Amino acid sequence: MRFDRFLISLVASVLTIQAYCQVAIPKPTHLQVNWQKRETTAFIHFTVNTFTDSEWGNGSESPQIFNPEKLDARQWVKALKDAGFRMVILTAKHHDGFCLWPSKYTEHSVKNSPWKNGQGDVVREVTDACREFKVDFGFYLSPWDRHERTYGTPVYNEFYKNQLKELLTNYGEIAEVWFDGAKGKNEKDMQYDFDGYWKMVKELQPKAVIFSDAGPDVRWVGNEKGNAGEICWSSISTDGMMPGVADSKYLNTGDENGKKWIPAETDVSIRPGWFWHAKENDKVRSAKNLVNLYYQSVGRNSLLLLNIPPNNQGLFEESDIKAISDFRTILNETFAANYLKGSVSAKLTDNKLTSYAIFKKNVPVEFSLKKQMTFDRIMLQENIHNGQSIKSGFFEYWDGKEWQLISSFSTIGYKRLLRFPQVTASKIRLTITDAKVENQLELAEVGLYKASSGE
Ligand code: FUL
Repeated sequence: MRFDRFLISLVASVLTIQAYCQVAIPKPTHLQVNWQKRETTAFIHFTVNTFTDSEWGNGSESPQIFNPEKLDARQWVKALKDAGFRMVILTAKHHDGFCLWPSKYTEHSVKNSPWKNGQGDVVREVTDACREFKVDFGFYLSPWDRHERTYGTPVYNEFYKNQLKELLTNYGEIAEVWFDGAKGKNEKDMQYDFDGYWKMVKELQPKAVIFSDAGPDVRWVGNEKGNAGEICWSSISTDGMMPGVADSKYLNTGDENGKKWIPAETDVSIRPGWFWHAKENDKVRSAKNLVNLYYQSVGRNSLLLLNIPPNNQGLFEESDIKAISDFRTILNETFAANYLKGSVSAKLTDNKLTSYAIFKKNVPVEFSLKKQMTFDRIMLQENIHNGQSIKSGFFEYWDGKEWQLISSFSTIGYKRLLRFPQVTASKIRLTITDAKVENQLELAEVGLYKASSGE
């Protein structure tokens, strides 16, 4: 090759690599997009703790204490469906090791309880109810097992996988499997075979997303208070991370330069504890409090995983049902009418991520309303099918003489919700001030709303 041709091809290769690096931002799989579109998922914590008034059982509880005489999984799932929850994640086994299904591999389960004379299966009842009400199902099978004798030895991994396999093969489609890295203080020696567990999930339930501190599909948000970061990237780098060994601040905000798409799931309980306690019956979060959690999780590019624990009769308390029902009513009222509909490009108000408008950095875009309106909420969505890019921006309104700031924002991602004092105007404008890509900012949705009086 002649030297000048060599130079030309070298320059061309460098430019191609550069261009590639600029656009090579992590992107979600369809499963991850579908997961995030559910927005609100319910957690159900239920085990022997429900009968012993504790949060962590020690594994020596007798199965004889498990007797939820009025258990009605249809009541749980119907209440959740009515309140707009799209998936249920059940604690099939918590740290105490008691199995809510009759596992072949242990005696520590419903089969040795008085409930239904040992013939019952809570996992079956919940999955049946989920199919009936068209709600997706997932489970949490705690790796930490304080009952099982083999725990702490490599044999335990086989025991755990056997149980995992039972749940993955006998209950139809599984939408999410939830893992934590909890271990006792003196049990540091237990090396969980997470790679092996996850491989099994992928093989047996290819449509399930896997949750843990470190993904691989969705990550912990880093706290149990219901707070995603003000800045919240769906990308992180997982080098050196393991469930139970992760930097919670890093998980909370994600990482703009993270190599993998692993969005944040915000788990929080409707009560102070994860399990039902009679003494917490008057400490159920109000609907308004739950709405605030929605803004702090879904409204910051995360998903809200809200725990509602059944009581020792096997029923959701009416107070909890009312709170989630009123929560959804408030959200439905607030987001019923997008004031921008009909006055901006239909692509921005059609509720589809894949139909988007292209924005440029530092080029303000005006939106005129049909008339003067009073509003106090804004919703933004990026077309996350192509990744997450926007880092910052602000909204202004026209007061008749000049532009006034409404609110600034940082990351958007799947969804960003802004709350601010009421503004009355007929014209607003949006300026995106920083983003990972220069000029191809794919904004899928913009919404302008007036909050319900429930807030
Ligand atoms: C933690 C557990 O230790 C808590 O009991 C609860 O289940 C929470 C959701 O996950 O790891």
